[in-house]
Amino acid sequence: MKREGFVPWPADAARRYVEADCWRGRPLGALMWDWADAWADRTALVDGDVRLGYAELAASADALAERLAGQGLADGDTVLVQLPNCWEFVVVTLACFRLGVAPVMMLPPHREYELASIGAHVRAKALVVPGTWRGYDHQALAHRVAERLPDEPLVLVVGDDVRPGGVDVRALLRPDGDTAARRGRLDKAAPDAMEVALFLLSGGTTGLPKVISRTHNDYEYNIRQSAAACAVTAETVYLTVLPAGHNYPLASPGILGTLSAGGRVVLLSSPRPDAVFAAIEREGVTTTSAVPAVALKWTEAAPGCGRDLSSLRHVHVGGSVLSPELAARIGPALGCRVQQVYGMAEGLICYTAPDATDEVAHGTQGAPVSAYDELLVVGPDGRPVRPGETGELLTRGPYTPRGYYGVPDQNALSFTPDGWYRTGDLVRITAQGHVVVCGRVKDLINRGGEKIAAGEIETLVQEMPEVAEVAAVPAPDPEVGERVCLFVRLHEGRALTLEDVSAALSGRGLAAFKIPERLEILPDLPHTPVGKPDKKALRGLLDGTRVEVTP
Ligand code: AMP
Ligand code: DBH
Repeated sequence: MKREGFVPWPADAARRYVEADCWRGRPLGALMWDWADAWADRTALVDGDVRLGYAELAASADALAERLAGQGLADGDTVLVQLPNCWEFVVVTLACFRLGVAPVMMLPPHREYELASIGAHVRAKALVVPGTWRGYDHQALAHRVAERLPDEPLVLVVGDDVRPGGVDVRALLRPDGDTAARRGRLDKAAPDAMEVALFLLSGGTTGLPKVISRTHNDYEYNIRQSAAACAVTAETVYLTVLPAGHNYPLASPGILGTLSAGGRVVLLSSPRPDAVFAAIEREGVTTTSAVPAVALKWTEAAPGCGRDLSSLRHVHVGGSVLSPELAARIGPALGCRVQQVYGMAEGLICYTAPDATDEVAHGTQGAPVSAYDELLVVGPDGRPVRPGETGELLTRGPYTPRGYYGVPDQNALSFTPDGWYRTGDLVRITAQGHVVVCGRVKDLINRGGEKIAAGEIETLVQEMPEVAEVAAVPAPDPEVGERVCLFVRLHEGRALTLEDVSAALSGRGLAAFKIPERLEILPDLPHTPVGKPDKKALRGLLDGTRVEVTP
């Protein structure tokens, strides 16, 4: 294995997955050319006025790959990719696959805090950023972060105004020269499919976001099974509105699932209803994916929107809890079927079938995509519960890695000695084998599908001089599901406002979506018998089930 922090599957499991034809031993960059050979002139990507055919996409990715190699990037290296939903995101990702350089899928709202700490953890050799995005200067951010990182990473910029010291990605990806010869050279140097293809981020539960390594083999299987479960074909026109670096729009089945079937991917950087409905009408979109908060906005805005949405067949909804009531309203409002998705960057993905009954599509989160997915529901004692009862879901399988990247101590908590991933989700499994998510035991806040580790926020807030003790808990919210609420006990004679907290965390370079949106000062926090803040009691204060805290 090329990367030290990567936790491979045990040899016997790996053998089983190869024998079962889950792992086919072909790197994702080679698949890109399979797609290009099969669908050369068909449109692969649409981004505003830019339309890229399959052959052009592959040739561009190869051109970029070879020129990145010329800049010193090589098989086994890692780069941070922070791009909005744009066609260049796909070219950069495929170029990385081609070389064996693993992109870490950062999100556009990430700032110094996330980029610097994750960049250091993975020893990033380059940062790929937009020039400016939504009025923010990412190029300057990347240079600031690069200076703090040990390996003097390159700053690669997708934009019109690349400043000295940065590398112009658009210039590097021009598909000029001898495409066939270049393809041959890159084929010869192709990475091993057992190696890491990309890194995804997880909200995790403690400290910094966890970095999840996904191999070529396992991610290809993830894509193949997801595309099959959602009946993706060459006629699929998939609209990407969630941030493309998330596992969900990237590969569940999303962008890569659509490309693997010869369909067309339409990229849009905002889930705003007017922009989405216009794109559906213009491109004849058949499929898109949303988190419940976004699906709610679409459902409310669709009637009378004045757009022709009749091409739409399926909307995938997942990432956080979807109520059966909302699930039942989405289809009629948008004129399509709902497919629920319960997935995780750590692996396991479940879908309701495209033609599921309303009962299943509205009331469950679907079934796993692989016959080799293992699901175990356990009680607080760690023992399996009886069939149909609720407990924590543990999972193992051919696309669920056996550990996070480079954090053995965390892995001892998040994985059992037998390699089961503890999802932290409370589920029950119906007699038909559908998963129903009932809650969670992990300590995070799910804000419209973006996971925020309570511990990450608490660590930073605890460093403020006013703060004696802090707990971050989810405050229920009708719009985004949950928002970050801080409970704080102050040092004697000190005062603190939400604005103070916000300024301090922004000053540390924390992504804006993680900044607390509510602050409750208490004379003392309730505690559990072992002396930790009692979050159950604190949540009770917020949802009204308990009104008083006795310290
Ligand atoms: P992550 O580990 O950051 O990729 O986030 C995955 C987590 O998102 C899951 O473990 C669940 O907690 C949550 N999640 C994803 N899909 C759903 C869903 N359909 N319903 C409820 N929670 C979900
Ligand atoms: O929330 C998620 O992380 C998620 C949701 C749906 C996911 O990773 C996925 C599908 O693959």
